[in-house]
Amino acid sequence: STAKETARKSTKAKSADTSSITYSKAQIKQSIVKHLHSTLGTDENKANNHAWWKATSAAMQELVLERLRTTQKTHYINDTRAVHYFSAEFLMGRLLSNNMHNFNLFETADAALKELGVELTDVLEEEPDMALGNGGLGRLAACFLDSLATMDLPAIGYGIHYEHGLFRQEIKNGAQIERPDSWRHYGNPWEICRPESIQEVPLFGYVETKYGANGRVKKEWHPGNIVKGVPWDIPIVGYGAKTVNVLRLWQSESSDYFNWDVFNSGGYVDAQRENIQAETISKVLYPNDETRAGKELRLIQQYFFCACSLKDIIRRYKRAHGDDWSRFSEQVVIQLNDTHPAIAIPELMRILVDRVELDWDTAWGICTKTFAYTNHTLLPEALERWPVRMIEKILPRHIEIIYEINHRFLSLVEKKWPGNNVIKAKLSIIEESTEKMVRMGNLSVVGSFAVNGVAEIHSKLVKENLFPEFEALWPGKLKNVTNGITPRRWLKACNPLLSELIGKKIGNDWPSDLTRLNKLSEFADNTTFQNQFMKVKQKNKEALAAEIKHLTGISVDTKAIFDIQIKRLHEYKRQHLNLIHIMALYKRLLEDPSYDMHPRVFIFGAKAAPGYTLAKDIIFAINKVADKINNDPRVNHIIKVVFLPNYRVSLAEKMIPAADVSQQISTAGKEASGTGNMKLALNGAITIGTLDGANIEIAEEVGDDNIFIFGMTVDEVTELSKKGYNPFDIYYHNNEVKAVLDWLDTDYFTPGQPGALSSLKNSMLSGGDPYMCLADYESYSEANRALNIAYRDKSRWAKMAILNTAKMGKFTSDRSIADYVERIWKLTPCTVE
Ligand code: F58
Repeated sequence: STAKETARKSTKAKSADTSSITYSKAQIKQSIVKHLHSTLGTDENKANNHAWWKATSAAMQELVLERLRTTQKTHYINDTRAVHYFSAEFLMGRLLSNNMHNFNLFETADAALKELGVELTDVLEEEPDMALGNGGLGRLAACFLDSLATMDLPAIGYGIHYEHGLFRQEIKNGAQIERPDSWRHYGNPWEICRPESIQEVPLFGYVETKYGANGRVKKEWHPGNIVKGVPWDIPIVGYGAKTVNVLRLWQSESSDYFNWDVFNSGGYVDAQRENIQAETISKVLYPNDETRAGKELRLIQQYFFCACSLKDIIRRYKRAHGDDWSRFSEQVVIQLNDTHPAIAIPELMRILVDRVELDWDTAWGICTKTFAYTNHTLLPEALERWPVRMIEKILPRHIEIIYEINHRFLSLVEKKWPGNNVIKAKLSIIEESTEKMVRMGNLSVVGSFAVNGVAEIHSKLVKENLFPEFEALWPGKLKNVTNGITPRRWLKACNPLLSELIGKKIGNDWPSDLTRLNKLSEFADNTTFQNQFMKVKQKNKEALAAEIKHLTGISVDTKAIFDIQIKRLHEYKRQHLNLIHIMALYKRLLEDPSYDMHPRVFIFGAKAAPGYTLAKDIIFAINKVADKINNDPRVNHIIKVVFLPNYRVSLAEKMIPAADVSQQISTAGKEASGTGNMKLALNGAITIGTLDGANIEIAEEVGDDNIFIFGMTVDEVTELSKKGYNPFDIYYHNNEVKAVLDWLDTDYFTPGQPGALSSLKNSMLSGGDPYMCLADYESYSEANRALNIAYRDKSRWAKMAILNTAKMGKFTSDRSIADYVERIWKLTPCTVE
């Protein structure tokens, strides 16, 4: 297919060793020492690991910036069409190791540092994660940037330069505590400030209607406030280091002149207060996962980065095309990562109509050829809606434009379904509830030329349940692009032992063409290869065991099954289903000490949104059950439970290579795609999962024998909801479920504090068990039995693990990007020599 061709063409013959920059060990060593001296002002004897990290990063950044300049010049000369990825989140993680791998300089740098008496692995640990995102959506944006650069596609990421990324999680007496994250506290070696490209953003104020001589109505927005957007650029190095794109993040500042009058009239202190308000905009990332923040500041954040980014795009376009707007949508495509940047649609309309003075239809034609929108969720509580009154206050001109867009759109609806007010009310961008709301999803669909879901099942549900009439209005507009992950970070860099083994077996070109991993299938039955593969897994488990010991003090048996559930904490992801099953195993062992199960370590990593009480209760429950089990000599040689605090990208990189089992157990229909499922399977973990999101496509790839599927399908969930689901039916009929839930009501796990875990039981019973844990319990328990038996057969398990790695080719983000290019963006690669 063309998609595959794009992927192949741009990455062909680009294994990292064809990198355009070759650098010897001696040169790297020299460069690091130079930066130690002249960038950091220290020397080899005084430098600690942090200083070495900075000096090493500075040495790499020198190479990065050279390629950045070449890339930008090439893109400029060729006047390339580019994708502009608008996202409120980019969960980049650490950059040093990644950049070294993409330059094919990891081993060389390692050797250079060794000669300086420094361990690269220790140096890498000094880098704080760039955690400017909550979870899957933000990490997807980061993987996409990696693939775009790797595939030589002109692209720029636009987002917010949060001072504080996602909070750091501490666990105190089993409970989550949030601490501020300060990723740039001691300086960040990767970002470059670009004061020459500062933008101004108007806010608040009122709209004046003027009548021109030609009878034309002109709208003039008199803002009540203007803030500055300062751009920081993070270079994005593609694999092979040919293309280096940028991620441009906006930091808010008060505009110096705006409060000048206040200053002159002696209002020095008041003026400072205004400064603080402006600077608040990019202060902190909202930590909500799958739920709306609904806060004024959040809307301002969204508008702030969209307004800055659009101005930036227009400045660049005008430099090449002057006032000829006819080619705008040929040069610019803007991908909206969920609805968070949807306000960019009325903002572009405002610029084109009020500023450029194009007529509405021309402007709308440009807009609707420029924007495309990705939906990441069907959960109603996550669909963004903003009060009309709030938008009116902050963006008085935009609300007028939104009404005009809606008015014209509803005429179209009237033509299609004459007189049908039910459909009109459903499709309207404005929700006529007691408090009128703007539906950002509807605005995004109306203002875009393409809309996509992130896995086959999810896209089908978007089409059939979320926006059914839109499909009738604009057939073909709703599409699918299944998510993917970058194999550079999520296999090559994080799992060096497995990468080396794979390289020896099938060569080293898999990172840029992941389908080549399929060649490993031939060796799935080969005993020698099975042993080698499982020996790598064993080594990785030993490394994680050491990390677990270091972080929590808990000792785990590395011969046990390492069973991992890592993702944000949410009821729909059902960490509590995993937990009640662990409690059931514990109970089985207490009642029957000869109960036959292979030793198993259950490992969790999860952050809960600070205001999501039940999610925090589940973290507390996991930790309390863990305490009890880990200290119970009757069972602690068979079961251990570990909750690793502060789950983040860099911790994921240590956990994923060591996983035997991957828990992907969301209620069918709720997880749009999932991407952790892909990372774990790629590293040879076997999935136990529901037929939800990308699990379905993973099952298709690996085959039914190499995955443990359980639970209701989407249709069965729908049917059960319709019929009426009553968790008490299961509670009263399944003794194990009853005993486990009742256990939560005692003080067994929280001595002296009965009821401390009751909220969990209540949610699954009187609370109606909204995500149907109990309905899937029996099936989950059976799948776990099957898994336990399978693990006992060493050869069978090894074969399964190998086939999981071998069959993950589809899930490289290079394929996702090739799909976007073919189905939506229509970009051509631009080779940078
Ligand atoms: C996730 N969404 C989906 N949202 O849940 C997951 O299934 C999917 O694989 C992933 O996107 C990538 O498509 C997600 O992570 C958020 O974190 C939002 C942040 C802003 C507030 C609302 C949730």
